[in-house]
Amino acid sequence: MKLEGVELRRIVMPLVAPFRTSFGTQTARDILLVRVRTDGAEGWGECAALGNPLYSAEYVDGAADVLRRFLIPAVAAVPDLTAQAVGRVLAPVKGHRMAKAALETAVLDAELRGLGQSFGSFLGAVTDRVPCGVSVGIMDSIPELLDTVGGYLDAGYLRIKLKIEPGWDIEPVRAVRERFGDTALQVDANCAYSVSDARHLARLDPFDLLLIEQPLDEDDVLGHAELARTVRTPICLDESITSARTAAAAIRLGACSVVNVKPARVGGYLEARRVHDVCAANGVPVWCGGMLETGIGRAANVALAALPNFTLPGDTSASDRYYATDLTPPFRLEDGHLAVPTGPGLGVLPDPGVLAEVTTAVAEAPLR
Ligand code: OSB
Ligand code: MG
Repeated sequence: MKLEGVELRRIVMPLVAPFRTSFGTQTARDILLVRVRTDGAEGWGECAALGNPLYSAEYVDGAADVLRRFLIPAVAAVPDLTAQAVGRVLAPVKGHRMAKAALETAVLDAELRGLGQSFGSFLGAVTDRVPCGVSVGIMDSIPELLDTVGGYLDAGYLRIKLKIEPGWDIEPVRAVRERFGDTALQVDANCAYSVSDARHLARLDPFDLLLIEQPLDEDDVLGHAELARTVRTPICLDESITSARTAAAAIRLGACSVVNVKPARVGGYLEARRVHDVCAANGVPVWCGGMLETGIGRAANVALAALPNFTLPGDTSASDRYYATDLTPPFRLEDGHLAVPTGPGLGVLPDPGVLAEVTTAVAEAPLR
């Protein structure tokens, strides 16, 4: 393929309810969409970076800047462009994995649309639907939490993830466990604890959680290994896993026994598949994380979640858990599952009317 144009578009998507985590509250997603035009098909990618650098170092204005100044010109200079080549030409640029992932995804979408092949088929999906969990934010009160969790269980979600932080951990977990019996339950701390909290976190052990996700700082891999020797609950890493190499190292060090695979966090779907493969080779189960994506990002995540070592339900929730109106035809929960799209590429496109309504800025990026 030859890259003929790249459109950078900003959209604002209000969330159906505020989503509170230990790193702040999201009430809307300010999202960067990348649309590539090639001499064949066009392709779409959604950048997962949030509005501020509080989940990871990336943020949406920074992603737009690095794409425009460095990533897009580098990719546009490749004569026989393939998605495979994107990672190679972008490797000299340090970090900025979410920005890289958005561009690589758009190129891969264009390539696969041209070939008539779906993301799922290309990545190696082994099922046509994936089991879904839901990530539940920090609430003002336990009754409010129980109402919210009850609603999600009524909708059919197969696993509940509670966001925790110091002061909102043992009691909410106890309340959900007592009210909802043997529901599959896990927690996510987004780095809110330190290794000196090990004995406190061990108080979660009696609740039979599937895992505790990223309790410590993203660069505290050894701390996670130490924690894993103190608590019985399996440790899962999110923020710390930035590549297949860091996944292999974390596993070798005993820092985690489960991995949250977020394609954006590791630089795209090709690296995400390598993370999956490294974990599979080490007997470490994975699940697909999320970044409150629209249907564009969700389509690719659901395809990835259909790979064989994704043995735990993901944060791949239905469109209506996030948005009153999604950018694409809505992903609907059926029997606790989402269907893997089967059409060429992502298998979905933004609805032009919705897209126009939510767009706040759109510009063609210079190719050189
Ligand atoms: O840590 O998994 C996380 C959302 C935004 C940023 C980080 C995280 C999350 C979630 C929700 O937990 C995932 C989703 O439902 O998309
Ligand atoms: Mg997480």
